[in-house]
Amino acid sequence: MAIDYQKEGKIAIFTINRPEALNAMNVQAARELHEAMVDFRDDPELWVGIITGAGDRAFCAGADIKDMLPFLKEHLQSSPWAMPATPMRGLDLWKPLIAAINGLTMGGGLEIALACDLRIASEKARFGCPEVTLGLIPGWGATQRLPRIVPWCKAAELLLTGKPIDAQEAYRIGLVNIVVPTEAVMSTAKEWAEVICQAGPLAVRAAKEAMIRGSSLTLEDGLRLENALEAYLMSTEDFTEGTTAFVEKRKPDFKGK
Ligand code: DAK
Repeated sequence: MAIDYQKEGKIAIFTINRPEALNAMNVQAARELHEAMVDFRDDPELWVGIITGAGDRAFCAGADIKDMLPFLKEHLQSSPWAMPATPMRGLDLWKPLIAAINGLTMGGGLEIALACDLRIASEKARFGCPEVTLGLIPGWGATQRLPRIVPWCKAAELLLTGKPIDAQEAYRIGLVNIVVPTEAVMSTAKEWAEVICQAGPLAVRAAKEAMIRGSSLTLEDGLRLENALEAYLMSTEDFTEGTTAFVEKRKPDFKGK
């Protein structure tokens, strides 16, 4: 399997498993990622996802230049949705995703990380958008997400020069949440996932939906969206449980209902 998909309690773990090609995404990997993400989205027992790369060198070196790019050349013009829907493009997913970035993160690999909500990076990680050096632009969202995440001039630097940056620079510009030793990347991602699992899962999903959908709305429409999601949350059992637990001075037992 190009994508190893595991469930550990409430956490889903997706591992891009092509270390011999620095975990470059071929078409098969994209299909398997789609299937695993749909299962994650639809499984009520799963609350948080973590994406990582197999081996100790790379998170993901991007689209497989020998497999995925020829496939796209053949299909993309006639079929803009030739690639299966993923969180990078086409699959709405309000459950939170954490990128456990264990090494090189290039091109489509950076786009996978950008489609996650939180990014935990190894001190050895490097980040780049080398597509222009291949005569391309990114196709899984980096031209759109990167300037929304980091300052415009840094997004332009990455996207126009194709030159990579190291983990400390990625942290400095706000591209990643934290930099840790390589061996601590996965354990840190799991710790953060566990913290999120203590919160009301429907509230976590609503917060993500409000952030993402709100980012392309006017402030007024965004506030309306926020209000609608708040009204929905107040009708849930989780809201009753969270507030009752506070009053009763105990831990809430959220059910996602
Ligand atoms: N594709 C295929 N194989 C790759 C690869 C890739 N992206 N990256 C590395 N590999 C393979 C190498 O070919 C090599 O295989 P063998 O020769 O051993 O068989 C093996 O991984 C080890 O790589 P290197 O020997 O090159 O390792 P180095 O440490 O010397 O160099 C490197 C590491 C990351 C600097 C180098 O491998 C490199 O430059 N890789 C290419 C990185 C890159 O350009 N990535 C961007 C690809 S374009 C779209 C969606 C997405 C995209 C486009 C459209 N739509 C939905 C429309 C995304 C596009 C891209 O990501």
